[in-house]
Amino acid sequence: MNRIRGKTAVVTGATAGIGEACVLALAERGARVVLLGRRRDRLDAVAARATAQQRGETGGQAGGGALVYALDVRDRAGVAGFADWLSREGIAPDVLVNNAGLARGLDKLHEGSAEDWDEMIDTNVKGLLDMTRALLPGMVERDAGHVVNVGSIAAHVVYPKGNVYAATKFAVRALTDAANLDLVDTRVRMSSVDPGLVETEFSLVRFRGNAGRARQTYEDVEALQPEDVADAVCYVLNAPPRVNVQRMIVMPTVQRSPFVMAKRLAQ
Ligand code: NDP
Ligand code: 8X3
Repeated sequence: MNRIRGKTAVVTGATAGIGEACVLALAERGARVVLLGRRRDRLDAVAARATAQQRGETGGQAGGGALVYALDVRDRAGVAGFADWLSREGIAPDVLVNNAGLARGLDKLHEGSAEDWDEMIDTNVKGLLDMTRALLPGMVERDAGHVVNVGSIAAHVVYPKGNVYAATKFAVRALTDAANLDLVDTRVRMSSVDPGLVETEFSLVRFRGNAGRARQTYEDVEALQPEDVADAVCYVLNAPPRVNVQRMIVMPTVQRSPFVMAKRLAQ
C-alpha cells in the first residue's frame, strides 16, 4: 500500500546525495515535494527530474509537483521566512525530512578548527532544530505529520577523529528520542534513519574539494548508495499511522561497524 501518494514532503539538503535521492523516491511514489538547499541551479535540476517522475515519464505515480526554495538552514530568520512562505502558499507539510548536514575535516579534537565545529553544529544540530521548530507546531495542531531525521551510525559509535561530527549526530539521536516523548499524546511521529557509509559528495565536502582524498573513502568498498537510504526513509514514512519506526540503522553489508569493513573482493 502506498501511503506516501498525495502527501507534501519538505526535504532539506535536496541538491545532492541522500536528500536528492529522497526527493526522487518520494516523487516517484506520488508525493508533492518541496526542495531546500543553497545551490539554486541544483534545486531546479532535481525538481525537474522529480516532476518527470510524477508525470510518470520514468515510471512514477502522479503527484502534486515540485517546489524549490533556496535556503541555508543556518539562517534562523531564513528558516522562519520559509515557514511564512509555506503558510502564504497554503502549504501544510505532512512530512519533513531533516537531511541537510555535513562533516568538516577529520582531525583530533585538540587539533580541530573552531570554524569547522561551528559549521557542523550550526548545520547538523541548530539547522535541524530550527526547521523542526518552524514546521512541527503545524503538525501538532493538525495532529498529523512525520519528521524523519537523517542521523548516522556516528550517532551510535564514535570513530577516531570523528569527534564533533559524532557529537552532532549523538545530539540528533537525543533530540529524536526527546521529541518522541514530547509528542506522545499526538499522532505526529518522529524517526531517525541512521546510515553507515554512503557514497555521496559527503567526503568531498569533508575534505574541502580534495577529490583524490574523497575517492579513497569509497575505494574498493561497496558503500550504500543514496537510493538505499531513500528506500529506508520511504519505508519509515509508509508505515501505518499506528507504527512509529523511531530509529533505523542501515549499514552496507560490507560494513558491520565503523571499525569492521570488508574491502570489495577482486573480480
Ligand atoms: P552530500 O554532501 O551529498 O549532501 C549534503 C546536502 O546537504 C546537500 O544537498 C547540501 O546542499 C545540503 N546542505 C549542507 N549544508 C547546508 C546548509 N547550511 N543549508 C542547507 N543545505 C545544506 O552529503 P550526504 O547526502 O551524504 O549527506 C546528507 C545527510 O546524510 C547528512 O546529514 C549526513 O551527515 C548524513 N549521513 C551521510 C553519510 C554518508 O556516508 N554520506 C552517512 C550517514 C549520514 P547545498 O550545498 O546545496 O546547500
Ligand atoms: C557519515 C558516515 O562513516 O563518517 O555519517 O560515519 S561516517
